[in-house]
Amino acid sequence: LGVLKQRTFAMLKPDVVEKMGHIMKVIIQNGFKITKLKMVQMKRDHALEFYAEHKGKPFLPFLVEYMTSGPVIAMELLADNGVAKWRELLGPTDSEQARKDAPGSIRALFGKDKSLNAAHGSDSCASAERELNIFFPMSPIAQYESPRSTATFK
Ligand code: DGI
Repeated sequence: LGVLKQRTFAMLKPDVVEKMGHIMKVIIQNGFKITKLKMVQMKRDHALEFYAEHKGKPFLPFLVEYMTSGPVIAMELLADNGVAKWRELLGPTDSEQARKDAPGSIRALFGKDKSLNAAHGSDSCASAERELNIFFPMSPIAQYESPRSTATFK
C-alpha cells in the first residue's frame, strides 16, 4: 500500500508575497501539487478567527497586525503525507532557529525571525480541514452528486 495523499493548508505571509515565484518553485520541486491558490487581503476579524488557538497570547496583537499588513497567498497543497511533509519543508517556527537546524527550509531561506517567518502550515489534518474551509469554502458544485452511470448520448 502506498502512503496516503493528504491535503494541507499553506499560506505565504505578506512580506514574502513578492518572492512567491521562488517559494512556489521550492514547493513544486519538493513534490507538492498546488491544487488551490488565491491572493487575499485578510481583515482583523479573519486573522483573529484563523489564529483563534492563540487567543490571549502576548504576541497575538503583533501577529494580527502583521498578517493584515498586505495580501497573503493561500494554497491547498497535495502530497504523500502532506501535512507533516509541508511542516518539515517549512522548518521550525523561528527563522533564526531554522537557519541553524534546517538550513534548506522555507523559513530558513525566506523568513526573518520568530514573528516574520515567511509561511504558515497546518499542524494536523483537522487543522488543515478547518483552515482550508476558512479560505476555500465549499462551492455549490462541490456538493453535486456523484454520477450513477455514464451517459449514452447520441
Ligand atoms: O505553527 P507555527 O506557525 O510554526 O507556530 P504557532 O502556531 O505556534 O504560532 C503561529 C504564529 O505566531 C507563528 O508562525 C509566529 C507567531 N509566534 C508564535 N510563537 C511566537 C510567535 N511570535 C512571537 N513574536 N513570539 C512567539 O513566541
